[in-house]
Amino acid sequence: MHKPLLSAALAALLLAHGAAAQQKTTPAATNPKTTKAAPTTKDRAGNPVFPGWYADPEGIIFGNRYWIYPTYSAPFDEQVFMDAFSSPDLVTWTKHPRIVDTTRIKWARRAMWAPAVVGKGGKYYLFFGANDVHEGEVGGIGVAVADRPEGPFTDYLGKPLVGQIHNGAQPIDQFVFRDADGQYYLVYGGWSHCNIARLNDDFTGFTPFPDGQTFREITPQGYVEGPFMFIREGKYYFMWSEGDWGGPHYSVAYAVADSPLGPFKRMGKILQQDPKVATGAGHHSVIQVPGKDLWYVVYHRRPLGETDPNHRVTCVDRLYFDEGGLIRPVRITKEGVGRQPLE
Ligand code: FUB
Repeated sequence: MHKPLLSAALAALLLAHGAAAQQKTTPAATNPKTTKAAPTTKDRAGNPVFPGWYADPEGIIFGNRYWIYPTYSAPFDEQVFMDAFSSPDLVTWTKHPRIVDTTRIKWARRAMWAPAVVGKGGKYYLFFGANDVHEGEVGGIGVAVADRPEGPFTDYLGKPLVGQIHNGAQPIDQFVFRDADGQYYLVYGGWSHCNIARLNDDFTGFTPFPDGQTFREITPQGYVEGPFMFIREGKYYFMWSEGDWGGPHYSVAYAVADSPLGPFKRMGKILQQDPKVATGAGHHSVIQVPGKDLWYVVYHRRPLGETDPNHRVTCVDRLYFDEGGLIRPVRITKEGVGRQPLE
């Protein structure tokens, strides 16, 4: 009497087994170059947006995909490569492993940090810090180039682009800012100093400012590292991280100016820990959905109760402005952002 029920259950079991077996052998699952996220029907990304210890994330849009380029967060001697992640909708992420590593950048030995990626003239340029350089050492900010956003990136210059210490700024934590007139600037610096420099057309060096200076210091009050810049409604928003990156108080503040060169006046803190969610929220970037006043902050934070400085995970939350153009404090969340496909 129970036979039909039993055979239905058996059939369902076999089907499920078949589906699982098929999933295990899909090309995406076996291709070491691309690890596709499992198909999902979830509505929100959840934070972190992908597993693993990743910090200093740069979020950017190329074509109809969101990209995140983070630092692989580990002891400096193990930071010898970078992974990237892409998504069509901010919810489902695909990992692109080892887009660059120290075997392809001969002068870089360790501490590959804080990628900043620019698409220009059909090429993709990845600016990175390497070697945690101090006075007299080899290292600093380098450039790698690729034909595709997922690499492979190879050394562009064969040496650092910025290998010296100018105005007291450690050559790390670079961001490449494209002004409305098409001029690209390198904004960078650790050790509580921030410089801006005009990149030349092919990113092989710099064009000095009219006064002959190449590296101009624009350090605002409270600045420590991790600069980021964008334009909204004709205003230049300059953001940075402050506090100790290994501690709970690491956070992000910002300033507004009429020019990328400042003067920058600190407006206040907009991203920081929330005792109910996570600590050490900082070193961020900002994504605007093209043609919309829709903004996201991409940042790292440390799980509650965690004290290992390197346990940093990459998260995305919404960034809002008030009517006067001031940035509202970010609410960091566990559920993350909703689906936002690109057209
Ligand atoms: O990830 C390495 C370093 O930690 C970055 O360069 C700093 O900005 C801090 O986030």
